[in-house]
Amino acid sequence: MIWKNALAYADRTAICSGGQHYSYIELESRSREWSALFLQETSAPGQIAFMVNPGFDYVAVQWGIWRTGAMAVPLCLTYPLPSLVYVLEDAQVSQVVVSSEYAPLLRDYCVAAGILLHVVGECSLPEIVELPIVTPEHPALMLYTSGTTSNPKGVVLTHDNLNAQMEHLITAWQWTSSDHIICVLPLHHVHGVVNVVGCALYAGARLSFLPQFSPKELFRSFVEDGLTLFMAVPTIYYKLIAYWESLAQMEQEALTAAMQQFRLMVCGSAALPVTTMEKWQHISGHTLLERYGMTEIGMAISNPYEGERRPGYIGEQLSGVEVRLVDEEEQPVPSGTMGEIHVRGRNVFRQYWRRPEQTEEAFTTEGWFKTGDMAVVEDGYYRITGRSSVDIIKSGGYKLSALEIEEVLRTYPGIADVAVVGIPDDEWGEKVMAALVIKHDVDLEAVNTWIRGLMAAYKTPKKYIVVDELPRNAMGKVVKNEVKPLFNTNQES
Ligand code: MCA
Ligand code: AMP
Repeated sequence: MIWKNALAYADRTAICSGGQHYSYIELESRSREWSALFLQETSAPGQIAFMVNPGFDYVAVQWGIWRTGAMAVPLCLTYPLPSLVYVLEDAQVSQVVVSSEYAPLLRDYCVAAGILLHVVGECSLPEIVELPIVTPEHPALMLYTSGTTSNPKGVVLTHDNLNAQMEHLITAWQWTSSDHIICVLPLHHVHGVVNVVGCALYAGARLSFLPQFSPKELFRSFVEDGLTLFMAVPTIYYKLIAYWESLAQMEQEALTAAMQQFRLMVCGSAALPVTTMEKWQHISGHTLLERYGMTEIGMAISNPYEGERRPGYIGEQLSGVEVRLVDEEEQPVPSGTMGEIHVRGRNVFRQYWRRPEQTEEAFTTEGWFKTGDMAVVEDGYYRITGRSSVDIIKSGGYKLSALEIEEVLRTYPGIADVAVVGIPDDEWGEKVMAALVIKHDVDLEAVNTWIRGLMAAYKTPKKYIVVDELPRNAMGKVVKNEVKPLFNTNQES
């Protein structure tokens, strides 16, 4: 277990956040205090959610939850109340921990719902108590993922799943306790939670946090902090390149020189455009290592640490993970033929929370998880060719469900019908756009303001158009691939 390792790393610095350094021992002991608080009311807290800013407190709370045997449910820091309530109710949460600025948003709801609310820095942590034994099979983490259903689903990962995911990456990318990484990613998804925070602390390395992504602040850290590793989504590299290009030549040279200290830079969560990879190589001297993963499986396929990192390819299956490509009959396809990616191994999640039918549908009878991503193997390396569903959109590394956004828009007075699509975009990968059929005049600005009160801004359409009707097939189903070209011709937004 990750917190058992912590005892061995003792006085080494685990976390740098808010201008302070915290040792592994401090992290271990603060997490036990949180556990004691959670166990005050009940010996089996079930699910505990937390909406805590990235930093020492985030990790101490997460470990504190784990050490009680409860399941940790990290909340998105930019969700408006309705989205938070959906998660808290779906996850059947008994306690919530928040950084103080989020308390006003959640206090009334928690009181009404009978959920205990703890505010970091305001609640007093009790004496340390004896903790229960937590086994690898205990559920550890629930991450909400959008998919082919309109509502996000809770993906349940056990400690064994997380250990496997971290062990595979630590081996593949040669993490050691001498590493130092900075986390700029949100901490309600696998990329930030497992690949960055989890692996760093499992390996006994040093973990810094930049609570809010900012190219200027990040580059300052690149120059000053002695980092060895960096991991991000393609949009972040795109934004860093744009910022670097805006700098004077002397500043550019200083940054380029500082980046030589890194031993590895990784990119994933969405397809890395070859142009981004090439530009980053030019400014940093690093060939980005692209890898492929998913909330349900952690990481499965990766370009090598040593060896060829091929642009446009996601690499080979990680050691310890089984991967295959299959046709529509779920039969393996020969090399060079496109098929759906299936994944099997200790890293694969246990279940969708309280959704037994969807869990069953997600697996074959031999236990392969069906990712819905299409790929082909060429010269030994996997290349992603698309997705089996047009209703999944990847924007800035976030997976969004077109169905979820459509369902909300349909409830707006005056909107008769809607189709949401992802339009290819250099910066975001895909941009969310909505085609509306309206019953009477609708103020699109007002729609935009309204929907941001209901879902995180990053999920909401960047452009709206009004059309007379949506293209449909003979069965009456909207043909999304015919909706997409409408955004080239229609200017209203
Ligand atoms: C922010 N905005 C976005 C997004 N992020 N719009 C679309 N897509 C997004 N992803 C909008 C905001 O709504 C706002 O719009 C404006 O951009 C500025 O917001 P701000 O928060 O300042 O943006 P930012 O800090 O520059 O954020 C960009 C980001 C962020 C850093 C790229 O999106 C991000 O952290 N993405 C990473 C997501 C991630 O970790 N995915 C991994 C999932 P307005 O001004 O109009 O309000 S795990 C996964 O995919 C698997 C397991 C895997 O393989 O890793
Ligand atoms: P999430 O559910 O947020 O974990 O997103 C997982 C999805 O991100 C996968 O199913 C893929 O569609 C996509 N993805 C992750 N890494 C890559 C990559 N390197 N290239 C293309 N797509 C990726």
